[in-house]
Amino acid sequence: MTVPTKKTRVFSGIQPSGALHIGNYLGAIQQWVAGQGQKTNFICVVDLHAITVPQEPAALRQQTRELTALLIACGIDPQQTTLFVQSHVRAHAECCWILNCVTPLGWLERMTQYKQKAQKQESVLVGLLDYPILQAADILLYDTDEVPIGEDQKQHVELTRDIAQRFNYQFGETFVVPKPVIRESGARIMGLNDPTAKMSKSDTVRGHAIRITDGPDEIKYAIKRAVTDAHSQISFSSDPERAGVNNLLQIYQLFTGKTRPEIEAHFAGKGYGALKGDLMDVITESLRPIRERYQHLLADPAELDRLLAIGAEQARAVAEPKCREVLERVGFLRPS
Ligand code: ATP
Ligand code: LTN
Repeated sequence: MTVPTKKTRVFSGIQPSGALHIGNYLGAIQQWVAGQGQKTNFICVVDLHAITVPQEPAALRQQTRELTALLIACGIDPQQTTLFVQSHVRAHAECCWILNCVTPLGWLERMTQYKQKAQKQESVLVGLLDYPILQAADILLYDTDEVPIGEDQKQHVELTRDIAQRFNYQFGETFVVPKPVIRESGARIMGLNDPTAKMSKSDTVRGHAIRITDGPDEIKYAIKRAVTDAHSQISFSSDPERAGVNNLLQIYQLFTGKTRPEIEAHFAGKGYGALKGDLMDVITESLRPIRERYQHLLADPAELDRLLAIGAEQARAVAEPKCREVLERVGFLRPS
């Protein structure tokens, strides 16, 4: 008799903390969509993470629905992926507390994202420091094998591995130790106005990012002003001085699906004007159907809420028993 092999479990999360950009799309969402069907996918809108920096309540509610609509518009299919909101599954917060009590403070203080984000805050909330442990709880509750993310989240997944191993050592085999999955190309899309900094939701300067919901005018504005260099040859390069052009070529590659040699041959003998013109067209045409689906989905919030309720139920069916197992491992008396 052959034992059926368990499908690979995939989990990733995204914060409802503002409009998504093409870095989020190319670095993370495209990978999530591509993995659908072959693997068991969980995608979580992490609202508990969003409040680690102050949020206006009405805006947070709206952004949670908007992000859900956008993920579906980008190709996340709620029939194939468990798409849900983090705060709808209480086990995340509960498991986070347990993991807080096995993790040394020093592990958190080392996190680069914490150091960067804390610098920008007038008053740093405890939740911002604790952020990676909540992320570990998200991942570990689902016996996750793979976590597809952009480069910036690698350190958090490595911390998750350390926490899982420590818990397993102290209390016996409980958690699957997950691995980060990072694309070679697209892992770190850079700001168009400054190719030395990663494209980021929190940088709202016009021309820094292209949002997934941007129309042709905004796309044109950002690409026209995108930083290039004084070279004339259009080729992929790891030279930091050519980071701007390399970034544009990576974006072109990921939207077209063409290989690097095909792209270099296409632009041979042409100037940056041609690259920018083609790129504008490719991005505009790729984002158009997403934008149209997004508007359509957003017009029916009751349907979005219905889909999220189904997602939450599916997520609870996995996370709740796992959380009970964790509580038992640490020695809590079960309520009778
Ligand atoms: P913020 O600026 O608020 O930190 P963000 O733009 O980094 O937000 P997140 O919600 O933290 O966005 O990230 C969602 C996913 O997108 C993560 O997997 C992250 O690694 C990925 N990602 C974010 N920015 C980029 C980027 N510039 N290039 C590639 N992937 C990215
Ligand atoms: N910290 C991540 C969002 C996130 C996440 C997760 C990613 C929260 N929980 C679990 C992967 C797995 C971010 O800022 N992108």
